[in-house]
Amino acid sequence: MKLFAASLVLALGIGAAHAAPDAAALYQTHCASCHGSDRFGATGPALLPDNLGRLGKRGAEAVIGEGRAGTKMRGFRAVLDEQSIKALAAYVNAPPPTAPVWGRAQIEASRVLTPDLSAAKPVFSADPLNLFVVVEGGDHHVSIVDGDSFTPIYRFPSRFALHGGPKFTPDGRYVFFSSRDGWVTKFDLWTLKVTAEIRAGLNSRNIALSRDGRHVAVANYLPDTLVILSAADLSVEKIFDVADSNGKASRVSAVYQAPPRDSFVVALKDTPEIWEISTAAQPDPFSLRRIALTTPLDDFFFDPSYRHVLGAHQDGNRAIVVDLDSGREVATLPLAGMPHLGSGISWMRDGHLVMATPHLKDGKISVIDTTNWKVIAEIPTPGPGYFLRSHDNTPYAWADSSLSPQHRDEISIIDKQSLKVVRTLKPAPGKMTAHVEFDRSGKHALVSVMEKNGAVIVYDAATFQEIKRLPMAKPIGKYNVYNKITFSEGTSH
Ligand code: DHE
Repeated sequence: MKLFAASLVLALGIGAAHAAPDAAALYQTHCASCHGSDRFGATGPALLPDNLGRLGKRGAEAVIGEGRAGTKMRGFRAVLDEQSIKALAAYVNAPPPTAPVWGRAQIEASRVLTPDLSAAKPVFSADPLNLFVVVEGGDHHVSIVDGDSFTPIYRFPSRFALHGGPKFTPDGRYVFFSSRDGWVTKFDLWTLKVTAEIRAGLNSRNIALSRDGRHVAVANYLPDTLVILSAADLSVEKIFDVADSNGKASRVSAVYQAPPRDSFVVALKDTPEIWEISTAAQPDPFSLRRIALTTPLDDFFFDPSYRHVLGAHQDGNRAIVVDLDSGREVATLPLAGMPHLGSGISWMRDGHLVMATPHLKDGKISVIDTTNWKVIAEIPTPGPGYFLRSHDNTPYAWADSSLSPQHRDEISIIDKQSLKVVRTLKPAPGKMTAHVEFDRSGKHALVSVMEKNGAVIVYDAATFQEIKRLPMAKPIGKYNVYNKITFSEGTSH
């Protein structure tokens, strides 16, 4: 009898040893308590294809097997065999059975308030306007650093995977962070406490703060919404279901504030429109103006007057200039190499206002004359990079080549008048180095060694000598309060 059963198993190719793992059951047993039974995230991040896009199946297998250092994610190799790990990685990379819903009710239910109004002044002696806020992606923390002594004064755990520049209230007291998982966190830089949090989306791109500091706009990929929150307590003020005039839904690539226009400017990913949303209290708060384009634009640079917006064409080879007053496209520029216009900066040269942008695919910085929208120079760098930074008080702009496998550790320092690279730094040979931020005076430049055992390195911005090295866990970006609230010309806004 035993022999018969065994041959039947062999004949049918079935049996306990060969049964495909039940990924849904494995998920509920091992993952749901941290990532939510619906995979929308809980104490751990959401496990949905849109959120995991950068990790992919292979990356997910590695994280499930080995865990993620510096986070609560432990490895499961001791309890799950290879097949189960693969099945789980495929499961979390596949769309969930029912489309995720994240509307007003879900957003409001996620809000946590912990206000602390006790402090009439900062609880530390450092200059509150010369603080640096450092986002450490390695173990999902934020450090607050004194910008005069370059000493960390506080460190706290953040939401998983903060991304993009934090946004500051005009007085510099509060800072708002956004995470790729849609969480918005309000932090009080005087009391050094989180005062409110809300999950405004399941997969968010970035946030913007209105000119008066009263409203926070959140750009979402999932769902297709733009959410406006009250900056006071992060309560929901308005939700735009984002769609073109014919009702076709679109993801939101990014939202920016345009202070002189008292508006939010919104880039739509899937439809050829820019939205401008009024943040003026009168006559009609949050009124929407649609600007029709010939193509969707991704990444934006604004000229200092905020009249013109330069947007990257999705083909990665062009940029289009839109006059926000007339609502018309007024120029097209050849900008091959996937310009990263969100990192663009501007300065005066020979009496002309120029802007410059790095590229995500080509090793060069393109310099554009904004008076006639012509590319006037392409400064070669060792490789493609993400960021470009300067300051009103320095003659130099600093660019990384962090997307080049061979030159990811190099920083090019460019003279803003001659448009020549005057120095190349290699702060930590072999390690990805990117993102520069100046202190309030422009006399020091802080550079990130963006690795797990990384560092923020303080340089003398005139002599390029290293002054101090602060060990940090993958410091992604760092932001100086004064430069941010004054919209310093060398920083992205
Ligand atoms: Fe970013 C800003 C989009 C990948 C680090 N990034 C931004 C902004 C956008 C954007 C729209 C502006 C937000 C703001 O400040 O309001 N980033 C994108 C992408 O589309 C891209 C290429 C792919 C993606 O996965 O989204 C991308 N970005 C990255 C990274 O891989 C980086 C290097 C590390 C990370 O995410 O962990 C990264 N992005 C940053 C940083 C800023 C940023 C540090 C803020 C720059 C600043 O100084 O203001």
